[in-house]
Amino acid sequence: MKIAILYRDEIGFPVTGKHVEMIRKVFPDADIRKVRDESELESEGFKADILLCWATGGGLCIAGNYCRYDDALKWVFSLSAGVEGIVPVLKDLSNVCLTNTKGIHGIPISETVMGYLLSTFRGLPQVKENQRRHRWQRFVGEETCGRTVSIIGIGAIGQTIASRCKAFGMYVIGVKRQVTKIPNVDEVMPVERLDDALERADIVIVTLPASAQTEKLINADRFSKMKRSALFVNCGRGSTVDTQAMTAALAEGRLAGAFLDALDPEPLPPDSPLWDMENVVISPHISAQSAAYMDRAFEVFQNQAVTYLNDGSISGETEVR
Ligand code: OXD
Repeated sequence: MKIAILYRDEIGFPVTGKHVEMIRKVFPDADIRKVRDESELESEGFKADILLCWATGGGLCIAGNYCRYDDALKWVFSLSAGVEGIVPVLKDLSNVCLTNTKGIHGIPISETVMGYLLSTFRGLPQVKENQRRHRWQRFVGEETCGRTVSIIGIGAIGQTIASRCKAFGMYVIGVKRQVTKIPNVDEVMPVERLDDALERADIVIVTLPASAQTEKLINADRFSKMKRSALFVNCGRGSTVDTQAMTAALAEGRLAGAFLDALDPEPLPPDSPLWDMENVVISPHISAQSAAYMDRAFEVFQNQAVTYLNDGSISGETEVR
C-alpha cells in the first residue's frame, strides 16, 4: 500500500509525525510519503493508492496534476471539507473515490458564529470602544434569545450551529434540498421555500457548498427579502453570494450587519468597500481553523481507512463546505 500526503504548512495546518503514526496504526506496512509539492511525487515515480490532500478551491487544490498522473490512485481523502477544486479533475477519473473530513468543522465554525452573534447582540464592540476611550457609559443590550435564525444549506456544520442557537433560545429554520427531520431545528424547508426562510429570519446563516446550483443563490432579489434588521453570516462559500448585491444591501442599510468568513473573491481585494463598513466583520476564511483540526482530520481518515481495510469500501460521503 502506498500513501501520499500533500500538505501546506503555511495555511496553519501542519502534518506532524503524530499524524503519520495515526496512518501507520491502520496501515503498518504502508510506504508513506509526505511532500509539499505534487511534482515531487511525480519526479520520484511514486504512485499512491491513497492520497491525502487539500482539495478545496481558491488555490488550495494542490493535487490536480498528480491525480491525473497517478494511475494506481483509488482514493483521495480531502483534508478540507470543500472539494470543489478537485471535483472537476476526478470527473474524468471514474476509478477514484473521494471522501472528506465531514464532521470536524462544526465545532470551530459554530463557536465563531456564536461569538459574532453574542458579541453583536450584547454590544461588546461598543463596550470595548468605550473602554478604549476611558468612558463609563451604560447602555441596554439586545438578546439572541427568541430570535429566528435561518440556516441556509443545513448539513453537518449547520446542524452544529443549530444546536448552539437552540441552546440560546432561538427559533431555528433550516433550508436544505431534501427535507428531513433535524435535531434542534424547528422547521426544515426545501430550497423552494428559501424566500420564506429569508423573510422570517432575524439572522441568516449561509453554510452552502460551492456548486453550479448554489452559485450566487443569494442574489439581489434574495437580499431584498431579508429584514432591514437582519444580520447576515456567510461561513460556507463566497461564490454562493452575489458580493455586489450584498455590498449594496449593507451600504444602503437594507441589512443590519454581516459576518463574512467566506467571500468572493478571496482574498477580498484591498479596495473593497466592505473593509470599511462599521457593521461588517471580515474574517479571512478562518472560522474552521482550530488547533484541534488536524488531529480530528486524521481521526476521520483512520475511521474511513478501517472500513476500507475491512471490506474494501471507501466510506464517508463528502460534504462540501
Ligand atoms: C474547508 C474550509 O475545510 O473552508 O473547506 O475550511
